[in-house]
Amino acid sequence: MKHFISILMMIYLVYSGALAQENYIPTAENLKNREEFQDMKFGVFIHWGIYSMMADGEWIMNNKNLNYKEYALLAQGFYPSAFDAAKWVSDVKASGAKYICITSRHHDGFSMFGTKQSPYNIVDATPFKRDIIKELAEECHKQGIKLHFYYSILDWSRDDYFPIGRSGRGVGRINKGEWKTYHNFMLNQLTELLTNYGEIGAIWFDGMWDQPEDFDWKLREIYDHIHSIQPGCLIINNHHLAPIEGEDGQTFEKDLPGQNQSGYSSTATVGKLPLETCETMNHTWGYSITDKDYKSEKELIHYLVKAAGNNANLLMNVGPRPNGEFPDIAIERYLAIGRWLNEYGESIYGTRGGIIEPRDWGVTTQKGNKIYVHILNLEDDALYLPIQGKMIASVKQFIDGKPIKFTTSEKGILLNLNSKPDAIDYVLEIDMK
Ligand code: H79
Repeated sequence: MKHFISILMMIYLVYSGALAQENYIPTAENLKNREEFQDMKFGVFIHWGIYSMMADGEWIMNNKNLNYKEYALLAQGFYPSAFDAAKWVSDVKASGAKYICITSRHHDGFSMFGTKQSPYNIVDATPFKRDIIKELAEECHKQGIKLHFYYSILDWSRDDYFPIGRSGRGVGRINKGEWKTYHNFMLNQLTELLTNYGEIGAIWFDGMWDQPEDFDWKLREIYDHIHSIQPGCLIINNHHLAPIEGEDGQTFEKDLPGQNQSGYSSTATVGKLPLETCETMNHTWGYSITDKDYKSEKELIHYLVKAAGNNANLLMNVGPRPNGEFPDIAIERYLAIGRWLNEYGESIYGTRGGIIEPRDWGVTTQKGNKIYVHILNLEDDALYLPIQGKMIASVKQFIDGKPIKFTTSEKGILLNLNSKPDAIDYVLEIDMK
């Protein structure tokens, strides 16, 4: 009998262990952070590394098949003399963004923070010797901006990144069967990132598409490790898939949730976690000396508004120059978004996607009993909305409170706008009863 009970106990333990492995239960703090993350609506993505010196994007090592040992020598010339964390953070604040996500280590494998796990980092391998992540973290905490860390799960510089993935095949790595050391290296770096820089809003993984779908990254171990250090830290993984157990948010690369214009999001089913969409201002993430094709102020504001209407945040990228400055055009664009948010922020921050699904003419956002109608493209002076008239207390122009006349029909209301809207975003506020 005793024997039987201990077998039952064993079965129970194995089973409950398996369950614990499957069901991630976020802490109350984590759930609160998810809400706050959604309220922020707008963040700045920063792609910066030793690749910035070659001024041709962050994939140059792969694209030009640069030998990994030769590439590493670049670090000896990295001296971003104009780097000023306070200036970065104040520019970010002026843009209206509430958080920064910065590349702590991109696919090239170079750590932009002072790590003890490898000498291949900004403190030990460059004449600059400064931990820019530390300086940035201190400024973010001082100026009230949340900090997220981009972290590449693939590595073009380590031999123990094994098996060799789909990218970085021509850089000369030896790729030996030592996944465990690479896995431990990542865990130890994540410990550093989560203990040396104060509260971290999110770890943002990238690069999982490098291995076949059935490859075991031991993600859950990585995720549990992060949550054991900072349970409130959100885990977001740009794997272009539906959310995986243990994650706290879902990001879409160069697409609004549910769209697949970039070609990366075909497998990215929209899940129930907080949503984010990341996009470039020009065409490249890391600094490019030739790519000056920046999206206009209007396009950027439209993208932000559409993200909000799709219940998602926008993470808008900048690739700082090798000297550490944001390109002038990027600053101009951020300031333009900031000016717009100064006036219209109430219809964006703290909202969720509105009750009316995104349409060709625009989107809706919602907060409490208010619906904000964002008219972005309308070739008409009237707009029909499928909201029952009897639920509506008033409709007015957001900017000056001027009432908007409407007629009600059985299923909705017809707004009389008087003239065709021509603002970048013509915002109406509907107060519900
Ligand atoms: O950090 C930025 C990019 O460097 C990174 N994500 C953003 C945020 C990124 N890297 N690659 N991609 C985005 C696109 C992925 C392209 C792929 Fe492929 C197509 C991966 C698999 C198929 C290229 C072609 C690499 C392997 C085959």
